[in-house]
Amino acid sequence: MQLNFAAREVAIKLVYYGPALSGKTTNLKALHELTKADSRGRLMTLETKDDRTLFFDMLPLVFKAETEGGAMNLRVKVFTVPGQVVHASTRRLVLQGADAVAFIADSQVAETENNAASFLDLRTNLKELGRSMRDVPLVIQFNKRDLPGVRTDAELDELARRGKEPVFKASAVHGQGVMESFFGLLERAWRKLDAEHDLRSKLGIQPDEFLAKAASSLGYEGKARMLCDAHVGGARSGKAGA
Ligand SMILES: Nc1nc2c(ncn2[C@@H]2O[C@H](COP(=O)(O)OP(=O)(O)O)[C@@H](O)[C@H]2O)c(=O)[nH]1
Ligand SMILES: [Mg+2]
Repeated sequence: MQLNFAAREVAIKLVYYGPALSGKTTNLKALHELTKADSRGRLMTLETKDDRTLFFDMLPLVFKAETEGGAMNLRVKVFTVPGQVVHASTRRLVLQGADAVAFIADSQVAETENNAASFLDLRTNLKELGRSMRDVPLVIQFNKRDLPGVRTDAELDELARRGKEPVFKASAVHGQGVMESFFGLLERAWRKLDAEHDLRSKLGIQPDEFLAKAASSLGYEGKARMLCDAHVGGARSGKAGA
């Protein structure tokens, strides 16, 4: 996070991590479509076929909110990492300075091992950056729920119950579960930053108020709370994070 109190500006970095082809880029494309034109920047995707090391996507989102303490600006940069094994160093680079990570898993039974390998890779890369799974807010998305041959709901519910991270179910290609996962992630990121930097008193905005304003600025007409709570497992009713 970058925090400029004088300008009342907060910049947050979110990273979508996961195996190749799990739907990370598709999530960003859907997020781009589901958000208002004046709150989003250009979606940058770099899918080169040569051996360039730059190989990730980035979607910038921005908004202003009026708070008790005055106007504040939020900038969120959402990155994806390249899933292919050969891009290990790019993954670590992108992961650097992440405020929170969404792990995008592929729900297909046949992809179970690839998911597990990528999860291990995430753990290793965080460690190499001097961080641990425990201090980086994390949400898990099981994507491609629309496909046949996927792990059952009951299986995912059980997996979520045993783990501590919230699990979101999605079909990113249909835009389903995309905003939910994003807001679940943003909430966890914000709660951690709020706990560490006392944003509520420094910026005059409570976490729930922040999320509601973020949702409406981005063009979501429903309740932000409903988005954040649309998961199984994890800490209940938004007391996640920290
Ligand atoms: N059926 C289905 N296909 C998906 C879904 N999400 C992504 N895909 C497809 O999976 C492939 C890989 O997606 P992509 O976003 O490029 O994966 P990435 O490597 O994680 O960035 C593409 O053909 C997508 O259209 C989904 O929810 N359902
Ligand atoms: Mg991609």
